[in-house]
Amino acid sequence: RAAAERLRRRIAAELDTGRARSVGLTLEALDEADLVAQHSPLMSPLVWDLAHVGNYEEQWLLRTAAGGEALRPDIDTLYDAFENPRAERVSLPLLSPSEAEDYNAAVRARVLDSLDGAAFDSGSPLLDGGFVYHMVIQHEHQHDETMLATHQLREGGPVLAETAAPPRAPEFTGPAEVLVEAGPFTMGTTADPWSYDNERPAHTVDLPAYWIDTRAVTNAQYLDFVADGGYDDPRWWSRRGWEWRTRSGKRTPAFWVGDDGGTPLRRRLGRVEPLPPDEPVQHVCFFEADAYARWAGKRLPTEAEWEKAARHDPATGSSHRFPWGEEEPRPEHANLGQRLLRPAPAGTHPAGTAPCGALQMLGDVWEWTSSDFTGYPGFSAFPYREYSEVFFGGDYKVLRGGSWATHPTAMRATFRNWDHPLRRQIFSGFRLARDAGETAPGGGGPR
Ligand code: AVJ
Ligand code: FE
Repeated sequence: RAAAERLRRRIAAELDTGRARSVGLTLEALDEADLVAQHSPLMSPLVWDLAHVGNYEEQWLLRTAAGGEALRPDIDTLYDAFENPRAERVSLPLLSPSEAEDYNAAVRARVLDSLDGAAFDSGSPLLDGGFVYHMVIQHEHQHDETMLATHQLREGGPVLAETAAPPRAPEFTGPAEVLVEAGPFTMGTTADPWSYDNERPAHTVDLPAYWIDTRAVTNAQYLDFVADGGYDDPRWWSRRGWEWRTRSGKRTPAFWVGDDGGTPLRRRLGRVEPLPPDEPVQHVCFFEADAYARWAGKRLPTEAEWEKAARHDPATGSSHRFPWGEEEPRPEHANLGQRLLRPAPAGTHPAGTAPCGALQMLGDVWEWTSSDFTGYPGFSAFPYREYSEVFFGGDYKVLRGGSWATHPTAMRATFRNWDHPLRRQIFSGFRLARDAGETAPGGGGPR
């Protein structure tokens, strides 16, 4: 009984945190014209995301979990992501910003009322442990990260502020890579009450030994690839990557906007500023990450290699929920939760170091892996096929570890993200790996 009450209070607080974040990115940040505008064909108008999270909450928490009466069944289709491609949402008869605000508040008030009677041990897989509430909380946080990507694509001045002081960047002096010994580890999870279906079930994966980079590839390192003519040399690119490179005409990551007397510049959430050399490179697509890796004589890690490095503890043989153990993420563990509006340099979060010695596996930038998005052995869709299963076998690469924009409540070392290999508007970077058999990296990159 006391545990259920604690869970109810936590759910109410987490729902609140997510909503404050959504409102901060929409109603509090921009005027009506900016909220209803299509800032990029890749993204929804922000006002769509805003009412979509409310409609998702109505469907899952109000109608399904609480068995309450539907509030606005007439708008379900408008806010169904599968019915309406992102580029077309701007021409739908959407709720206005203030209508969306009122609608979301009405749904939320009913959900909070219904929480009082919620049971979390009734034998319903949807309700037990608070699963469906966690799903809805994480859904809103994921859309908030999507809205941050829309903010990044939007033209115009800065409207968002950092709430944490930028961490002091110590000169990175650690070893460039760490060895992960051969052997089995537990991948995925069965017990985590926050996990999505695609993270389940826990299963054993046996890997040969490999090296993984201690840190994500930095802007300075990536600049060397650019300066070395990396974008002009088809040797480094996969067939599809080279096709993308020539068709798109791109020669730098997204949002690099030229230079000022030799100093490279980037545009970040409405500010044009010098590119910080020691921050992880951001806004690269899979094809660029893969080309850089070949140039550097290495490769991207597989998803299993990424997860083993992030959570396998050779001392105990078990897999942790986070690189640092089981404790909920705090600011000193990882750069998560939109406190900074950028990735942090390597070495700024020593408390978050993984057992293998890899730094900052969570937070900063999503890390591209070489793996296609598919279900683990024994996968079963829950509670709906459209969250994960319909994407299995599509043209998607897995990204791991979350970014500065990912809320800690929606992050753990088992969390799986995916996107098309040409996407760069997400907060994506990468780190490299190589087989342990090799003595030193080959390739054309610097030694
Ligand atoms: C897991 C980030 C790929 O944004 O398409 C949001 C999350 N699913 N609403 C997405 C999601 C349904 C999803 N990603
Ligand atoms: Fe959604």
